[in-house]
Amino acid sequence: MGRACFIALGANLGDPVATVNAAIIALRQLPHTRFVAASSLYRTAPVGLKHQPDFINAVVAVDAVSPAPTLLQDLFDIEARFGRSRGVKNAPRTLDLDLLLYGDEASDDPRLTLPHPRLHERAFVLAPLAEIAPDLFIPGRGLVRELLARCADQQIEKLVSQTA
Ligand code: PH2
Ligand code: MG
Ligand code: MG
Repeated sequence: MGRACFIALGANLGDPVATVNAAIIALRQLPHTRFVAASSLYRTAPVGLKHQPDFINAVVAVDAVSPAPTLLQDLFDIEARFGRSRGVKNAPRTLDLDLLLYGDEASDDPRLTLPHPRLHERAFVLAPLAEIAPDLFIPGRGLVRELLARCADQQIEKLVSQTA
């Protein structure tokens, strides 16, 4: 058994539904991990920079044996395969993969902060996470479903039967 890891997917350029579905398939094939679950896809209003297209978001759970930095590099490699270029923070992107949690590990390394520093205030992460792990406790923050209840003002819409 490895660490219970959660990965957030986000896309808002090109065909984001197709991209997120293809990325879920890529995550099923991650080395040194066992795929556990994928959430539905959600259409979400952009948080941060407002004047950009809506996002498609989802969350995937895996059990990982690889160390966190290795897993992170594997995620960057998948982003690159999907044409991601890194530029302006929060700008539109073909694919963003964020490591939300790596077991119960805590880290304040700026290259990989764990748990993800903004996950507890973002409905576009918490809604798909609550779908696959409602009783998950985010260290220092609280229960996923209680955190989600506090984000009721954020616009998200679950897409029906478009998951991989
Ligand atoms: N990602 C961001 C910034 N804002 N908004 C939504 N709705 N979904 C995202 O994935 C997202 C965002 C930075 O990674
Ligand atoms: Mg992100
Ligand atoms: Mg990212």
